Amino acid sequence: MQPPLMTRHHRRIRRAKLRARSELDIFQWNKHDFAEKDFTIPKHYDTLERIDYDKVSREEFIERFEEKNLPVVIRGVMEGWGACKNWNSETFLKKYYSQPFKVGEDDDGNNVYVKMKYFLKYAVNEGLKDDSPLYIFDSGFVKRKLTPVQKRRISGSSSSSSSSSDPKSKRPGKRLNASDSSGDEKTKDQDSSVVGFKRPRSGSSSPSGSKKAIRIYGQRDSGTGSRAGSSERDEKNEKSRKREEEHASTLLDDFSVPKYFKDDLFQLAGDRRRPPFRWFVVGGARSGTGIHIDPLGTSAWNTLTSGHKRWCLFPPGIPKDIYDPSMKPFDREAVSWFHHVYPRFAANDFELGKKYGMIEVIQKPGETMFVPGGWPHIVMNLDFTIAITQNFCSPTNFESVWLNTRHARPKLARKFRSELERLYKKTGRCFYKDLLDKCRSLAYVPMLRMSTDDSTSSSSSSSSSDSDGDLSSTESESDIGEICMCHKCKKKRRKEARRANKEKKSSSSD
Ligand SMILES: O=C(O)CCC(=O)C(=O)O
Ligand SMILES: [Fe+2]
Repeated sequence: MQPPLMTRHHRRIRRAKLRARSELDIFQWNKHDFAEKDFTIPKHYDTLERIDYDKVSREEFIERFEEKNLPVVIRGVMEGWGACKNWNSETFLKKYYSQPFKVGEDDDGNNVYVKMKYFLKYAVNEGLKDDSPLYIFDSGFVKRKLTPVQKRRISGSSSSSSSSSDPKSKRPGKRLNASDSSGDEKTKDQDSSVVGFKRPRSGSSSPSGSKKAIRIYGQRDSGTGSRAGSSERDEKNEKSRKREEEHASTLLDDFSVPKYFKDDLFQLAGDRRRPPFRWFVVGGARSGTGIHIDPLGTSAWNTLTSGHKRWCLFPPGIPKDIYDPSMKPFDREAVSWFHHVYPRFAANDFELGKKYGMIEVIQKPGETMFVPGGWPHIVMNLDFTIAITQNFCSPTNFESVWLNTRHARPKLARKFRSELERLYKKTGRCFYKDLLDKCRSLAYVPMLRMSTDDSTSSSSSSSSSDSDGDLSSTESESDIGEICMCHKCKKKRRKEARRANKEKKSSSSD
């Protein structure tokens, strides 16, 4: 029998899957048949308060929710956003057709990208059956460095697969098709799209010096000429250039930060040091974000422009093994949690859910979820969703963020503090002095001992960390004792853990 024809689309998706979740055989993506299961809940399970954006002032919001560290859903934030009109599959296809978006990370911490055209096709085809489909979780949508290979591709000057120039095709142990020219190019450390500042060296904060390596969606790299002699290709390039110019507005122009969340103190750390803080999030039913606490004590807002997200939140301080128990034989995907762990909270008329203050929400289009710092939460998409989310440090959550940052990201904390000092000297504003006083008064407070899952498993793929591995991708950005939590050390530890695991496996199979 003839093997089924693999189109370029299939190859791209297959490759992204293999890289983003190498632990999963390509045929195992629907092994649990979760697509057959109903994950909706009755409306009345969602009891979280809703407020109207135009009726609640910033001061009132801070007093009632931010200071009390309470979650709430805000309605009406999207009024006037370009996203209302522009954020849908058709427009994405027009504007971002060939642009790569991050869907996960490979085992070496390199980003895995899929072009919008492949992703959207996947989402309405085989993605409908996958247990936990690929999920765009991209913080690099503002600017992204391009590899020479990407640049050539975007300019249309190279269609060669050139596996030798593509470092990922050299990786051992990966079933990559050498002739598979990349639509899911990885660019190491360019984009730190993992929620929660997991990958601090963000491409969205590329130093301005590397101009030629930066692309802003909707803009085009100049000077990347097309291959000489191919007039047809030139014409095509010209057409696509025109199309891109026509759609020159960026995703960033399509939303604005709600008035409640305008304070963004991490800005002070400068672009180079500031961790990634905003993500463009797109995915189909059952994709989602595994249970986590947002990192560095930050709070977050998450505006859903279409579709429905199912959330569970737990108040801070609940032991991790209660809300995040071992899920063997399941992976750590959000859908696995809802299948395997949630029923324990729901049993006996929500005995455990009530005991631990679990909050359930079905977020609807146009609603914005406020997630206060320190709240473990889990999110699963119930249908095709598009969202934008941002984490922030404000004067209200500053103390907790400072304590976390001081430990987990000491360089960032130093830079932040020296910037506060500089600004205070320059402006004399009490705002800076108050923050500096807080830093001083916290100088002798011991390091926070928050839960050790203090980071996120952002996309469905990166949430699928090795469940035995205590050095999983869901490990803490924040305090875990004396272990250095910088990106490099975490990566090194992950590698070591993987090596140890492999050795363990091979010795047990001997
Ligand atoms: O929309 C999602 O998948 C969840 C996002 C989230 O939890 C986060 O951004 O921290
Ligand atoms: Fe989160």
